[in-house]
Parts: sequence; structure tokens; C-alpha cells
Amino acid sequence: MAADSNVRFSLLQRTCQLVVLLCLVHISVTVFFYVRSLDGKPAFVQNQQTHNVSTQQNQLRNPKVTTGTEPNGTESQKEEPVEEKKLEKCPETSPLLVGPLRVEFNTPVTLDQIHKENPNLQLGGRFRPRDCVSLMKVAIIIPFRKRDEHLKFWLYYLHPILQRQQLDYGVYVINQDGDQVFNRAKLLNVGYLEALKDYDYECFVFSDVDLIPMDDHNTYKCFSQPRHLSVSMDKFGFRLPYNQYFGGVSSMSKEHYLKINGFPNNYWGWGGEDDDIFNRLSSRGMSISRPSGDVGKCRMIRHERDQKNDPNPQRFDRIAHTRETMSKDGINSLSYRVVKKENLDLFTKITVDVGKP
Ligand code: UDH
Ligand code: NGS
Repeated sequence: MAADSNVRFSLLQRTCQLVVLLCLVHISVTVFFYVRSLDGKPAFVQNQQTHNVSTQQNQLRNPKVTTGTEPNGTESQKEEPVEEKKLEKCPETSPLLVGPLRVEFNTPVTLDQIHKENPNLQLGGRFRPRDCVSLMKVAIIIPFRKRDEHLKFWLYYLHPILQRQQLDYGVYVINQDGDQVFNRAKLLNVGYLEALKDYDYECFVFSDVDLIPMDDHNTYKCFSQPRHLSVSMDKFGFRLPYNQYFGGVSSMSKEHYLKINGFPNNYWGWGGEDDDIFNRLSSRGMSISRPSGDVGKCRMIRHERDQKNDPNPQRFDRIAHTRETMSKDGINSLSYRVVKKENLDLFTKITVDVGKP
């Protein structure tokens, strides 16, 4: 009897040893592959340049500059297009695109790190491909105030994407000066005018600072119709909140923008200005183009409501009268004062006094 139970005990002991051994092997293999996958890089490497994105470095180093006079009498400097005789047009779809991207906001990023990881950028956050002539000159306009952490993530993710998209682009952060009520649409109007003082941009992408695309096939350029780019946001369960929604990220050509007299200047505080822009576009016979729900996926950096950006109680009344007000309120009635313009490594920052309600 005792011998029998001894045998059973030793069998059990061996089985246990075998199980422990198997567990150890399993853990070692897992740890090995995990460490190998990190390989000294941050967890979201997929976004960084996986191809050699070459630049306009030599072309932009000594850009030709002409001096002109602005409508308000101030002198401005504008780059003349550089000779591009030998280069072919970039292909309609960039061969550098990699598809879906991993986007997360747990690991903080620094401006220094982003600068190092994007050696081909020019001062002011400018870029154009060296090997081909970009299909479009795009100004990216970001309305901004006190969102530095969000801006870092935006720059970290977007610069590599925009370079892979082979765009000739510049990033403009339009920073509202002072502590008056925030005015998103007016800042976008300022961005449009100020960017044109730098370069002959043909296309304007208007992007909130807290939205990151999750697929680089969602090209930040213009199409034959105005385009809504942030079509499936994580915060809305990756779908449109309503059909006419035009908030977040959108693009339009100079021609589209001028056809609607730009954006309204009198939406102070949160809400409605994007609906007003939608009304403007549809009242001028334009329709909205959109990428597919898959390509248009994006993540928003979660945040609390900002100070001085409470919901605007007048917004419903204003959007009900877009058709009557749009010809008087827009780019033709815009007034503002540039407080400071900084050509930084990763973006051009324009601090502006847009007044108050
Ligand atoms: N923005 C700033 N600073 C501000 C306000 C707005 O930079 O103080 C810019 C920024 O680019 C932002 C955009 O304007 O992405 C749109 O503003 P928003 O992010 O406040 O609008 P959204 O609709 O959020 O995304 C509204 C507040 C939601 C509060 C949810 C609380 N749980
Ligand atoms: C609508 C707002 C839009 C806003 C959208 C999404 O109700 O400005 O919600 O808002 N229109 C009006 O208030 C008239 S969000 O959920 O992103 O905060 O963009």
C-alpha cells in the first residue's frame, strides 16, 4: 500500500516538475521575443520613417526671396518657386505609405526627440520631397492655445506621416494670445492668410491639435471637393456623429475656401463654427468628400474642457443664418494683429491677437 502511494507521489512530483519546466521555457521564450521586439526603440516604432524620405534640403537652404507689400502696407517676404526642371511629379499614391498605424499617448515625447527623428525637416516645420515634385503645396493650420502636450504628440505622429505622403508642406500653429474666449474659426482664417505670406500654398488642411490619423493612406491634401478627413474618431466609436459633421480635420483648396468667403469670425467659445462652414460649402453647391471609414480612423487625445472655451449659447442662432451672414462675415472682414511669428524647428508659431466677442 505504502509502496503504491510512494510510486503515485513520485509520479505526481515528476509531473509537477515537468509542468514547472514547461512554464519556465514558455516564460523565457516570451521574454526573449518581447525584448527582441523592443530593440531599444519606443513601443510605437511603426510610425517612424521606415523608408528613406529624402528632402528638398539643398533646394530650400538658400531659397530665393522676394519682398512684396501686403494689403495692410507691411512688407512681406515670399519664396519664389525653386527650379524643378529635372524632377518628375510624385506618383498619385506615394509608394512610401505603410497603412494602419499604432497610435497611443502613454509615452511622453519631447521636441528634441521629434527633431532628431525628422532630420529632413526645414525650419518652420517645412518639407518637400527631393526626388519628385510633390503633387500639392499644403499648409497645415492648427488652432491653438495652451495645448503643448497635445502639440508634441501631433508633431511626433504627423511629421513622419506627411513626409511619407510626399507632400510639400508647412505646419502653422496659430496661437491665440491672451485669455479672452477662444475662437477656433477666426484662428483658422488667420492661418490661411499668414501661411500664404510664406509660400504659394494651394491647399489648406485645418486640424485640431488633438487628432491623430491611424492610417497614412488618409492623405492630408486637397481633392476636387472639400474634404472631411477625421471621419471615424475613437471618441465617436469610429463613426460619424452625424452626416453633416465637418469638425476635427478638413481640407480645402484656395478656390474652395475663397468661394465661401473663408470661415466665420464671430463664433466665440465652443461649438457650431464647423457646422457654419458646412452650411457655407453646401450653400455654394459643394459637396463633402471623405475617405472610407477604415482609412479615416483617428484617435483623439482625451482632455477636459479648456478654460474660456465654454459652449457658445449663440451658436444655434448663428448656424440658422449662415446663408445671410456669410458674404459679410469671413476672410473679407477678418481683422487681427500678429503679436509674434516664430520659425521653430518643427513648426511655425504665429501668436495672434484676435480680439474679443
Ligand atoms: N483649442 C486649443 N486651446 C483651447 C481650446 C481649443 O488649442 O483652449 C484648439 C485645439 O486645437 C482643439 C480645437 O481647438 O483641438 C478644438 O477644441 P476642443 O478640443 O475643445 O473641442 P472638442 O470638441 O472638445 O474636441 C470639447 C470639450 C470636450 C470636453 C469633454 C470633457 N470630458
Ligand atoms: C455638435 C457641434 C459641433 C461639434 C460636434 C461634435 O453638436 O460644433 O457637436 O462635438 N455643433 C453645435 O453645437 C451646433 S464634440 O463631440 O466633438 O465635442 O463639432
